[in-house]
Amino acid sequence: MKILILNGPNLNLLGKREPEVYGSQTFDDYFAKLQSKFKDVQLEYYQSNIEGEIIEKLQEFGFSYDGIVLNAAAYTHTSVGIGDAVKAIKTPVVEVHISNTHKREEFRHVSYISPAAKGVILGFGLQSYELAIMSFLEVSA
Ligand code: CA2
Repeated sequence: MKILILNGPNLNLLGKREPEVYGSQTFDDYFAKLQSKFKDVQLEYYQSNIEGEIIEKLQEFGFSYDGIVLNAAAYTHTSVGIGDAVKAIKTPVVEVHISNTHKREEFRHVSYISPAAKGVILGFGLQSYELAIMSFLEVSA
């Protein structure tokens, strides 16, 4: 199972700024924990502050990987281009957010990703990513 975690603008500041909203852990530290938790999953991580680079990564991984966990950050609420790329690729995308965007400003209630996503997980802090990975794993009842 191959899963890409794709983070958008300013998420490189996690653990360094606004800990009251986004927590105090860096994403690199959290990613190391994810790798040890999901040993059978080939996890790839990429972050960019540039809209076009996020689209390029969706196209690059979106025809060969089993899943993409996407936090497009502020582009979630603005980017028709990222929404179109999610629609255009074959790999299912789970949209994640650290914060509960519906509890925040109204402009964060809109997502250009959600209509094309397999599902959305938000408001669980960094655990949102873990829950998204788990959603891709086979579970037998
Ligand atoms: O809650 C989320 O995951 C968001 O995608 C985070 C975005 C925000 O624009 C979305 O509405 C919700 C912002 C990411 C900025 O990350 C920072 C991390 C640390 C310090 C400052 C910004």
